[in-house]
Order: sequence, then structure tokens, then C-alpha cells
Amino acid sequence: PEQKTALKERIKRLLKEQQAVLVAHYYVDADLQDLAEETGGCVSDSLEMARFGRDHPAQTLVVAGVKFMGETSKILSPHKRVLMPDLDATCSLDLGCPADEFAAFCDAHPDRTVVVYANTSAAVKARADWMVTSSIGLDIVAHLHAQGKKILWAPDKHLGGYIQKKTGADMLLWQGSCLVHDEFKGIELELLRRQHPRAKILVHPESPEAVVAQADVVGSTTQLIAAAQTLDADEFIVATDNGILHKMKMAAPGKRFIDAPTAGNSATCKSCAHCPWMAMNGLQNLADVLESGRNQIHVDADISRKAVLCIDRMLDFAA
Ligand code: CIZ
Ligand code: SF4
Repeated sequence: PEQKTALKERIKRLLKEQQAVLVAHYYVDADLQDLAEETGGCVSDSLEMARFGRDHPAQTLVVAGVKFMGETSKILSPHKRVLMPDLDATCSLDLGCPADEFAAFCDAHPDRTVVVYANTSAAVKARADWMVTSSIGLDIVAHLHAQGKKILWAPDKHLGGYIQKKTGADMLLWQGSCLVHDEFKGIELELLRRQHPRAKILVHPESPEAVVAQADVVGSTTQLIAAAQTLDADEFIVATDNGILHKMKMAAPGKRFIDAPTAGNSATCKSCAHCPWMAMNGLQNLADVLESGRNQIHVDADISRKAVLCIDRMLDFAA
């Protein structure tokens, strides 16, 4: 703990010296989330992180999250320096959707409007007509469906399937998944609900259909935190990365939060309810990148110019 306090002080000093701001995702370690808040940065979902970074006067953004979040921040702030604690922190959705294979998929279906989830590389976004996040994906697909458009969706099959079911849109789905959410199991959740009959069930739509079907609220990270705060219940079962519980407990003090069950347990399942790539962000590597200036995110200028179009389209739709 002594060492932890010293590291935190060092990070605070470095943030000031470097005129940098810390932007953290809800899924990273609670220490990093607290530091971001204490130092005037932000803790949020991937979209809000990028928007906050863009609108903040600091010329250096330190992004505690995974690679696609660093890239989106860089695309929205091309003239700022964007650093990340560990450049190997990635995402199974991003990894499972390589840009060349995705381009071939799009080429094979030229009649479809290409909609991609935020959890993709800059190169994949450069090929898309729209980027969406889990908070607005449903509205955007419903809007495109109303215009008679057919959709090519990538990469998350569970989120895509959920949106397809809700909107009735014609969607061709890439078959990717999040290794964390994919582990939540419908049968285990049914058993756990019997033990906690009054608990409300909060589910992120990257989860399998059998889990989503049992939800009281299906939504993005920000929407689930709001639900924890506003729903009239004192117990919740939460199907998303358990890094979010830190924020939920602060937003709704006195309420009880339980991880949704997975088939494995923490001894057998390395990604159960917590993303191994989010976990690569720590106090030590955060301090180190601030000190050294290493781990800068670069996005090819041509890719960035194309990718920003699908992001701006979503931001304009949301406005
Ligand atoms: O699962 C993720 O990585 C999420 C929810 C990202 C985001 O958009 O904040
Ligand atoms: Fe990707 Fe899943 Fe990790 Fe989010 S939790 S970064 S979707 S692997």
C-alpha cells in the first residue's frame, strides 16, 4: 500500500508536468478509475472517453483501456499525443475481425450498408459507413431499416443478433464475440436467480441470447450504471465486466451487486467476468509511459481520415 500511494503521487505529479489528462474505461482497475477522477480526467465508456479527450484542452491523452479506445481517441484528436499503458491490450472482437478479411466480406456484399461496433480497429472503421456503440446501435439500425437499407454488421454476433431481433432489420452478421461476455451462461443465471429472487438482472448485449433473455435491463455500460442507480431494488446480478462494479457501488451506495455466473470458475477460466486486456493497465505501467513518453498510438493518416467519417456520422445522429 505504501508503494501504491507513492506510485499514485508520482502519476499525479507526472500528469501535471506533462499537462496530460487520464481517461479511463469502467473496466480498468479501481485505482486507475479513482486517479482519473481525482485528477480531472474521466471514467466512462469508449465513446465518451474519446469525446472527453477531444474536448479537453490537454495535448496529451493517456488512455487506460484497450487499443481500439486509444485509436478512436487519436482519430478524434489527431494532433494530440495519445499514450497507453500497454500497447498489447487488445480485444477479442478487434482481433477476430482482421481488416483484410473484413474488406473481402464487404466486397462480397456491396448492396449492404456497413455498420461496425466501436470495438474494431481503425482500419475496419475506415471501411464502414457507420460506427455505433452499444448505447446507440439499436437506434441507428432502426433508422437505417426504416430507410429500407440492408445491413452488414460486424463484429459482435450477440450484439448484432440482439439488434436484429429488436429492429427486424435485414442484417448479415460477422461471427465475432467478446471472450468475457461470451462466458456468461443462461442456465447458471437461472439457478442464481432462484437464490436471489428479488435481484434485478443487468445485462450488456455482448452477452449470449439466453442471458439477454433474462435481463430486466439490457444496455451499454453507462446505461447499466444508471439502471443500478435508478431501479427500485437493492440487489443486482450484473452480466458485464466486473470492473464496472466499482462505479456501480459508488453510484448506488448500500445496494448489493453480484457477478453473473459463468460456466467455469476463476481457477479454470481466465477471462471470467473480467477482461484480461483491460487488466493489463496498472499503476506501474501508467507511471512508466508518462515518464518515458513511450507507447504512443499512431493511426495512419489515410485510414484516420476515412475512419473519422463513420464516427462523425454517429455523433451527428446522436446530437
Ligand atoms: O465491452 C466493451 O469493451 C465495452 C462495453 C466498450 C465500450 O464501448 O465502452
Ligand atoms: Fe473486448 Fe470484451 Fe475486453 Fe471489452 S471486455 S475489451 S469487448 S474482450
